[in-house]
Amino acid sequence: MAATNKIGLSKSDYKGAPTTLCQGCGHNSILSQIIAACYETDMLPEDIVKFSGIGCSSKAPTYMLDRSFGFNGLHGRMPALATGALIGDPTLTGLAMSGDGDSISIGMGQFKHVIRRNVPMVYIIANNGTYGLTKGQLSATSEVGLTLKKHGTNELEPIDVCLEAMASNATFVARAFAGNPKQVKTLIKAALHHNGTAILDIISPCVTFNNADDSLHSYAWGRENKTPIHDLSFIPARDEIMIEDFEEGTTQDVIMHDGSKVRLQKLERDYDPTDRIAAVQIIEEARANHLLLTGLMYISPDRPSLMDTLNLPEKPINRLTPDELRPSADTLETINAAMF
Ligand SMILES: Cc1ncc(C[n+]2csc(CCOP(=O)(O)OP(=O)(O)O)c2C)c(N)n1
Ligand code: SF4
Repeated sequence: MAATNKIGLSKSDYKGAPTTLCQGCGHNSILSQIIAACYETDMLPEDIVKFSGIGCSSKAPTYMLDRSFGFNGLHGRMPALATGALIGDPTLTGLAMSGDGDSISIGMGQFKHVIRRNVPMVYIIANNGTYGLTKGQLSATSEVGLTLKKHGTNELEPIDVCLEAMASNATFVARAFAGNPKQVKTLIKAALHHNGTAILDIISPCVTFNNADDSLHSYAWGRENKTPIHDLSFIPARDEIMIEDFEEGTTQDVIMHDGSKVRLQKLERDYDPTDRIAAVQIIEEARANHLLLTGLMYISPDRPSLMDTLNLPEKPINRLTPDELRPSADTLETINAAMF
């Protein structure tokens, strides 16, 4: 019999249609880790809603979580769609996967505003520095000097996903490399439990159009240069008692909204991800020196999310009946009277 998680589901209950992405595409590894993270944290698939835009990365909803609803927005417009859907039913967990083209090129405005609003959702940018789906053009995250066969050489400065997220006042900013599945999975678990927009910039090589060894989005470069800033583990609130403590003095716990913990075991550098200035500094340092620093760059677990500030009714709006939605004659009169 297949193994099951605490809610009695097997891993296959979290899968989607077989992938049609190229063999070896980084997006496939991210998908496997999303499936594993949802399975291991006992999420009910029906409680998750999937979002994406347009691109190879944005095909993700098809290849995972068959039992969850999913939406593909217009290219770059996924955040607005997600904001509306989650306001309609805030009991759902939003899980978005997009690309650097979808979010950082055409969708930059939407990317920044969803962060500013702190819409509670996991927002993965599968960052390959190219437009894979349309056959290998340069994107807004391509590095200066990158030469792609079909497009030529990039002369423009790239946009840094994490820096843009910080500038928009993000409450959760992390970077990972698709070739490091354990770290990707742990960050996704933590992001699923964050009450706000959790930005995960995951370097995800496009093996077909941007995988030359010297490309800053290739497997070779990622393997060679990835530098974790800490070792991460995620402890769901109910599991705490079962987890053994790390050696004292070498760890920092960040308590999430629901009581879960992200435990950070310090490596060489002493880094506090709740320090905003330190986060901007470390991301800028990585950008300037072409370092692939990975880990949880910044977290602010207590800032209210959009849903905390909207004064929404207890019953999700999408389940209100016409009678519940229609204001009474008295209420309408009071509203009208207040306007004149
Ligand atoms: C309005 C609009 N402009 C352009 C396109 C063409 N288009 C489709 S996907 C894409 C880029 C996707 O790149 P990215 O988000 O990085 O995803 P990847 O395929 O690399 O995973 C573009 C330009 C489109 N579908 N709609
Ligand atoms: S073209 Fe690139 S991004 Fe698209 S599926 Fe193939 S490897 Fe992945």
